[in-house]
Amino acid sequence: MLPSAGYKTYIAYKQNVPWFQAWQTCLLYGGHLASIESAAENGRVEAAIRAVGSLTGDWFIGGTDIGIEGRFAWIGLHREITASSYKNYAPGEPNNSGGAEDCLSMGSQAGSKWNDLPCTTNVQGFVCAFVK
Ligand SMILES: [Ca+2]
Ligand SMILES: [Ca+2]
Repeated sequence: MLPSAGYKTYIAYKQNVPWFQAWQTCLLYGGHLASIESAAENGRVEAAIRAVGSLTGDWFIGGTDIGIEGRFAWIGLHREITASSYKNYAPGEPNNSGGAEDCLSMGSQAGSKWNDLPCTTNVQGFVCAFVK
């Protein structure tokens, strides 16, 4: 069953792992690599990160365009991020810098905004969502 509805509790894990390892780790924990579908959820993800670390680093969330360049989806929801979806990209992002950025993160110099990064970037950690 897809975690398509319900209240999401977010937990950040301070582990420097590649994006797909983060994705699978969240599955093993019974959740999904964080999807963010509203400003309220974005705020809760930010709070989860601040509980264990700092937004001055990058934290993987569950958006990717690794399948089709430029078409991001929340992998844990099997749902595309469309024109009408909630989005919180940093200015100029996602930019697919170097032609090699397919995985979304929160943090770095952009506060709680999102950026696409290489899926193997060194990160501070990642955030899982657990749907009740
Ligand atoms: Ca990309
Ligand atoms: Ca980028």
